[in-house]
This record gives sequence, C-alpha cells and structure tokens, in this order.
Amino acid sequence: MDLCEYLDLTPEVADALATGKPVVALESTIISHGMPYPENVHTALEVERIVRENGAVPATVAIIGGRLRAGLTPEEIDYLGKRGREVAKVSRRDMPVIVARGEDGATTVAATMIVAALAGIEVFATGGLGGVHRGAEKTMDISADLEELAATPVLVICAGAKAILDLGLTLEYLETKGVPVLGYGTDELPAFYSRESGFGVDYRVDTPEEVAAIFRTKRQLGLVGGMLVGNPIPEEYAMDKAVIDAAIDAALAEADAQGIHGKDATPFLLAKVAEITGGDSLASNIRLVYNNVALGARIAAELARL
Ligand code: PSU
Ligand code: MN
Repeated sequence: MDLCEYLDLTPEVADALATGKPVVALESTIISHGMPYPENVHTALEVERIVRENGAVPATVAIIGGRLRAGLTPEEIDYLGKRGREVAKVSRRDMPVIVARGEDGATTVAATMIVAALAGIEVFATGGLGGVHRGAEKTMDISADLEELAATPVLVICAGAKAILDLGLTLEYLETKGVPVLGYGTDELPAFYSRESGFGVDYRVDTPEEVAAIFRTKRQLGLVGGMLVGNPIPEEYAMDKAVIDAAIDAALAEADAQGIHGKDATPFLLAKVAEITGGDSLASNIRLVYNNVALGARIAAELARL
C-alpha cells in the first residue's frame, strides 16, 4: 500500500485494511470540542466497543504530534478528551499547519474524511454534520464538511444536523454538489435530537445492504465524492422538539450577542445548547452516536462483502 508519509495506522487497523475486514472511521472533534470531559472520553471508548460488537474495527482519527492517525490508543483518546478545547479543531484548511508544526488536532468531519480516504477506509460514523449555518446568506458560514462530501469518497453516517444550521439550505447545497443523501428508515433528514426535521430526503433506505450497494455503485460509476446517510435518533432518546428549538434559539442569540463566529461557532453553540438543556441534550447526543456507529459497522461489513 502506498500510504501518505504523514499517516500512521495502528497495527489492528492496518491488518484489517490489508485483509479486507470492515473498518469504521470515527472523528475526534466530537471528543475534544463536542462534549465535556469525562463524558467525551467515556463515549469515545464505548463507541469503539460498539463498532467491534457490530463486526468492524474502529479507527478513531486525529492528529497527534503532527502525525495523521487512524486508530488511537485509549490513552490517546483520554488525552484528547482531557485537553478538550485546547486541542486545535482541525478541518481541511488547518491540516497542513498543524502537521507542519507537529501539533495535536481534533479532526472534524471534513478532516476525518480526508484521513479515512488516505488510509483506504470507506465508512465513517459520527453524530452531527457541519452545514450551512442559519444566516449564511450574510455570514457565508458554510461548513467545509459539505465540500468534503462533494470531493472525498467516504460514506458518512450521521443523525442529520442540528437546527443551529439551516437544514433546508444544507440539503440544497448537497444537491448542487451531487452528494446523495439517504434517509435510513425515514423520508426526512433527521434533526439530530429529534427524528423529524420537516425536510425530505430524496431516497429512503431500510437496510445496510442497500446503503452498501448504492455506495459501491457510486464509486464504480466513477462519481467523485462521498455520500450521506441520515440515521434518526432512537425514539426513546429523542428530545421534545419545542424544548430543543427554544434552547437552540437562545444559543444562537447568545452567540450573536457575543460576536462568536468562524470555527468557534459550532463548538460554542453545541456547548450552549447542552448547558441550557441541562444534561438532557448530552444524553441524547451520546445515544445517537452509539446508534450511528452500530449502523456504520453493519454497513462496513456489507461493503466488505461486495
Ligand atoms: N455538529 C454536531 N456535533 C459536532 C460537530 C457538528 O452536532 O461535534 C462538529 C463536527 O466535527 C463537524 C464540525 O465536522 O463540528 C463542523 O464544524 P464547522 O461548522 O466549523 O465546519
Ligand atoms: Mn463554519
């Protein structure tokens, strides 16, 4: 394998890839910037266990000491979780700086996709995707995650996107960029904490086999870019829509008042929403991630069979 000279795989991930075993990439911005310590570390370790339980090898992605990494030790996960926001949040544009300086980085969806593709990992499961922010017609705040989905051949499983984003515009953007958006067992883009958003997706799928077949076909057709699967939060963990909408509105107002923007916007809004809802939104967030990584492992297992 001709791997990027900046990339290190753990022996387990390298062996799985070499022998065609299913592998699921996992991101680290969710650990350092998306959840508080110690829940972040506990969740990241549990996520790896769930991936294994569902028949795949987990590859948590980060930058450690300037090295791109696919697969981390539990000690490294603990380190990223403990340092939290002191670790740089790394999207595509940040990667060369952090690598050249030999620093640590927590990878976003975009950066995790890049590392996964370099390693030869096709499936990546996480919580929420970045997208077109509300008010983007003025701020132009559109996550690099969307461009990455247009360019990089990785299948991303998420619980949709939080309403801190403009979900309608996010779907329009993905359509323009030619990114297939599939609803897993649903006709709607899930809204992260709740199962429905009111925004339809074009294609509903109901089995991991269907998802794997569509992704394999996309690649065989030579169509560049990735694909998005929206997997709704399990009913029993979903939040009341009025409660979460009110929290999001309050968080957006606070961000506006404090002049928060750019790469700080998403972590700020996530933390505010969690604060306003007490532990409730965090508990939901953790459960939907577990649900997504289990599905990711099953899709990876199907892809490995094709
Ligand atoms: N949405 C969530 N949880 C997250 C993120 C988004 O519900 O943790 C993180 C992901 O790492 C995503 C990033 O890739 O935020 C998007 O940041 P930005 O909007 O700055 O591109
Ligand atoms: Mn942004």
